[in-house]
Amino acid sequence: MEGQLAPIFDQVLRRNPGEAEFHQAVREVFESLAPVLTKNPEYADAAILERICEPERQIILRVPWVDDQGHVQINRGFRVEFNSALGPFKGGLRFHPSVYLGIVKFLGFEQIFKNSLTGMPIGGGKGGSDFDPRGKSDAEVMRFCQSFMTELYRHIGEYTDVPAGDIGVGGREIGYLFGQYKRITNRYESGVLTGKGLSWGGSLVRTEATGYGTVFFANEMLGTKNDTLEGKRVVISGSGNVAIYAAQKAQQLGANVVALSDSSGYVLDEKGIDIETIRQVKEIERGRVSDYAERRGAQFVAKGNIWELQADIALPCATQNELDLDSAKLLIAGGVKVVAEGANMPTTPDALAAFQDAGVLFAPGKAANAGGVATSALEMQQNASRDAWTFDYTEQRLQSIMKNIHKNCATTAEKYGQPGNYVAGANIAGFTKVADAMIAQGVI
Ligand code: NDP
Ligand code: 2IT
Repeated sequence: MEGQLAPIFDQVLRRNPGEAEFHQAVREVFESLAPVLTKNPEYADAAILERICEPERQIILRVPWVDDQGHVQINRGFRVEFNSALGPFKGGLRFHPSVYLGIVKFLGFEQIFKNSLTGMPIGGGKGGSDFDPRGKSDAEVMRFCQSFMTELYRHIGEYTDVPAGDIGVGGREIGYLFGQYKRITNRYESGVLTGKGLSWGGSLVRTEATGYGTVFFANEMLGTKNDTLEGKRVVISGSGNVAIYAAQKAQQLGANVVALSDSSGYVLDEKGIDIETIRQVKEIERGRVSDYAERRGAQFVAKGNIWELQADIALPCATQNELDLDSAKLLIAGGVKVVAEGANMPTTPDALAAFQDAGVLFAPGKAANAGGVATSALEMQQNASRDAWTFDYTEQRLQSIMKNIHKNCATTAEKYGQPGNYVAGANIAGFTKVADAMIAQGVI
């Protein structure tokens, strides 16, 4: 790491021991920033980097709840309110057994720059719990969500901090969380959470937004090479919210999506993934991709690595560090042209470098998956004006936001002498906007 960045990064390591994912996220941003600091000495004078790596507030909660057998269970809840220079803290909640402070901080840190790139007035935050919704009854999930919100409610609000979904948190969980917030506060404060149901303040397109936005971004990248998604073979990891709607939009734009995965393996469906079947299996039955394979007569490869499949376009949409160097080499050997991250930090740093060295168009998550949080901001806008927009209008807004993010990343990369480097473009464009706002707002 270059010059004045190295001691600041060392300080981050010392202050945040054992938080490997947070270190990785900070390093990746810092590696783009040397030319920015040279150009803007005021950032160093105002200790912007030191401040931006330190969350404004970190909350850790005890979340007790009673399971269906009558046993008391204890989980840990988190909310990291990272940066409010551009607006109220905004970011999802993740419920997964792997969640600890280092995961929440990596996600919250990424969220600062992602939210900045959307052009919407939202700061960065993230939260979650090590609670595992898998295998739990609806009643258990409800009791957990109610207990979590009974602690969280005092920290959030439409002008303060606005959570949403992420892994393990979808419409069901947001419903239970919103109900408990409303009950405790005695306020119908629609703008306190996003990802709500359509009849109680939710926005059309929010469910689809992250996956659709990722595909819109990939399409923009292809456009720079006078190419399109038409006829492309697409492989998508994960089979949750982001993966399903990335698959749907890719198909709508003429691509053939042949594979999805979950943590038990992948399904290869050469006829093309059937969206209605995967939605039925995942969203209604809460099943697995193996159930999808069985129903469709498609191939299920237990414990298989989905990146061994040949793909023109690869969309990692599952989780962090799921695409390593060996997988990158397989994809490159298979002739991959575009990799766009629907998930947050799914590509390991060495895999990312391999894609860039091979001339693959690579979109980092903070740009490519920003459509989800951008549409959350559109949901907040509708809530504030007590309005509800049509699907088509909202999708047009999303598409134009994704076009703008692509353009901003591309022109920023060019301005800093790294044409085609969307990683540098996203980090620099996302960072400078936040840094300028922080300077304007004084030392806080
Ligand atoms: P979901 O909970 O809906 O789905 C997660 C999917 O990823 C599941 O299919 C899950 O499989 C799979 N997965 C999780 N861990 C692994 C693993 N170790 N190996 C293989 N598959 C795995 O979450 P989302 O779709 O909402 O989120 C996916 C990613 O997108 C995350 O990185 C999230 O942070 C990011 N993201 C989400 C946004 C949103 O709006 N929802 C917005 C921007 C980014 P299994 O069921 O087996 O665990
Ligand atoms: O990672 C993300 O951007 C999300 N999980 C969505 C956050 C949001 O507030 O909609």
